[in-house]
Amino acid sequence: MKLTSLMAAMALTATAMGAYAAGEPVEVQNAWARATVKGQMATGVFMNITAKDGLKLVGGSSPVAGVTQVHEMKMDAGVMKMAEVKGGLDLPAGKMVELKPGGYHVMLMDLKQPLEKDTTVPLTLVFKDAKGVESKMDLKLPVAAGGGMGKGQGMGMGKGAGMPGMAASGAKP
Ligand SMILES: [Cu+2]
Repeated sequence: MKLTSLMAAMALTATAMGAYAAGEPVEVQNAWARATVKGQMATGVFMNITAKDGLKLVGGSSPVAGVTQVHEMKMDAGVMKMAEVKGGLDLPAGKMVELKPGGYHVMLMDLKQPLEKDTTVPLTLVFKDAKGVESKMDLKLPVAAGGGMGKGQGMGMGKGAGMPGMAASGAKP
């Protein structure tokens, strides 16, 4: 499948750059951003994060987005909703946390341009440790289609579990 080869390419790139060498406080794997169509104002970024000593993912920034937030999706009275994770997303020491469609994700909002498949976008993640000290990590995310917008949603997600920000542009009752 397309995404797999993309991730493999990403892993190779990461290795080549030495960005996530052992000893880094945070390890990021399989990071990708979902491609957008013209006029779409928001999209999700997904990855697996493992923090060596326990951190919180409190936010981020990207030159392609006006606003970057850490989001969570959950069922609320039978409706999938998402909201900013208040106080940051817990990354327990040594435990991999999955950011995936239908769950936690980094939301790029107020997009300044469409994210085209097979390009990359820069993203800086911001972490906070137990003492409140911030650290940052720069990533280059491959952009992948990762399922259709406003229908199927792919990626093994439950039905209706799309990104509401996207559904808003073409949703039908
Ligand atoms: Cu979101």
